[in-house]
Amino acid sequence: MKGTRLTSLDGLPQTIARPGYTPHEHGAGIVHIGLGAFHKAHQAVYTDTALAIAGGDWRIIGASLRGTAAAEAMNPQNGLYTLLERDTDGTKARIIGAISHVIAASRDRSALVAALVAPSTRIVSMTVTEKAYGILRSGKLDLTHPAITHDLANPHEPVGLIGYLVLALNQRRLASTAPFTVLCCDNLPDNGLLVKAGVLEFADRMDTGLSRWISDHVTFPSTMVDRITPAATSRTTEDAFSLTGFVDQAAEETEPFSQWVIEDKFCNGRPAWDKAGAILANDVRPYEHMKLRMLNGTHSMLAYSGFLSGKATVREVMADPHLARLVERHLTAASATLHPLRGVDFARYAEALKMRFANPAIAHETYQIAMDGTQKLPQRLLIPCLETLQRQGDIAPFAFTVAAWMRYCLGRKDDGTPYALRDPREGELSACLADAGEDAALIVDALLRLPNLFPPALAASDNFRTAVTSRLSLMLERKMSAAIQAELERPV
Ligand code: CS2
Repeated sequence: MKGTRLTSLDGLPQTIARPGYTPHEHGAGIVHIGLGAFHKAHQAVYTDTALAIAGGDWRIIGASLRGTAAAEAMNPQNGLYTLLERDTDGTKARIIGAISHVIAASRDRSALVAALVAPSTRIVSMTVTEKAYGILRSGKLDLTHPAITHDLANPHEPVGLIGYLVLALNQRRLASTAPFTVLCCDNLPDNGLLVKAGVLEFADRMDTGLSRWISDHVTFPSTMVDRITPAATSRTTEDAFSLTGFVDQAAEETEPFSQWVIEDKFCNGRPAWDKAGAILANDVRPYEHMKLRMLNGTHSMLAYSGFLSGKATVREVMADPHLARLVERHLTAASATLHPLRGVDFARYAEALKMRFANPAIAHETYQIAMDGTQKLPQRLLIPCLETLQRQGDIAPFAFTVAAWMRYCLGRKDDGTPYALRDPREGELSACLADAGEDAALIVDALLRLPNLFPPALAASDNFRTAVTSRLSLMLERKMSAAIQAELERPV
């Protein structure tokens, strides 16, 4: 695209929202690891608003552990980027100034370590996706995870998140620098506790004094994060250009809705995120359960069944009456697993989710949501399913989703078109399915036996196995569209 690159706030049309502060006058106080679309549409926006309201040296240094694309897009623009909010009323653009610059750690490890160790860094936050932590649901380190094995063997040259955190915290301890808060913003239950467990075990393997120091001084608040943010496309860049008049290689697009619930447990200060609309709570868990089970669980259901029945986007799923009914059914089943949450009506939350999913201005790909199933299923579907089974509720909605995921694991559509599973356990999945062919019972058997995936009590349940197998048989024999319709006709 030809035109002037976005590098400053000068020359923007008056109608475009922009930082209500002068970005370069504020120092950085946060290092964010995993600088992707979601962070740019979520935490960076809350921070941008908080800086405008309350000031402070709280800008964000972004970091990518693997790629260099974010640094290459953002640094020539002095960290500025356009965020498009899309809705039926149209598209609005806002320029965000909260990010100062981005470090590509794969080519500049020492720059990331220096940023993490700097006394001015008081919060280290992250969105690295479920698969990057290398921490099992039990809280134990996954000693088969490539980054964990590498970093335990080379603690001074980390490549993974936990390795970086522990190295930096150790250097801060040795230099008598105050610690930073570790703020996990990935869709994992009890995400603060999980990262804490991983960091402490890693540190303990290095030096028990270090793990004690971390345990005494570092806080790990849990958070619930929510904003539907599809991957940017060339249309994002084009629309940013037509609204602002500037070429922006780092533009993102998102929905109007945004929610952030944060456990208020910061060991070294925080921006005024509460003034920017975040909810600071004592207990985030009920919000996390609601969002992971209702929004994300339903997302996974509609992603597998939608993708395999030819729906490329969530809005197409919602426009299909059969799938829309399955969405409704899943939302109800997921909400039945929740404890009441004061001030929140789950039925209204479900209605709002349906509207958000149906947003015709957002093209959120089912294939994007389908990725990393092995990392997403437990918290979104398997644990709620087990709880439903234990209270003798109806597991059909969960069994349908698990069957659809298993069908997806075969890696080819009903017409035979192959696709990549895009799952970190893809090799293992293909290997365990190699001899199962098209036999639903064999497929279910093989997948239920995968280590560290299905809760043992669920894998051992005959009810669950039968419910999944009968659905998967139908998906294989009569194709996904027919299986969707049949699912709605099943007697409850
Ligand atoms: C989605 C989430 O890709 C996925 O798995 O379910 O990214 C979802 O869009 C966000 O959690 C919404 O906040």
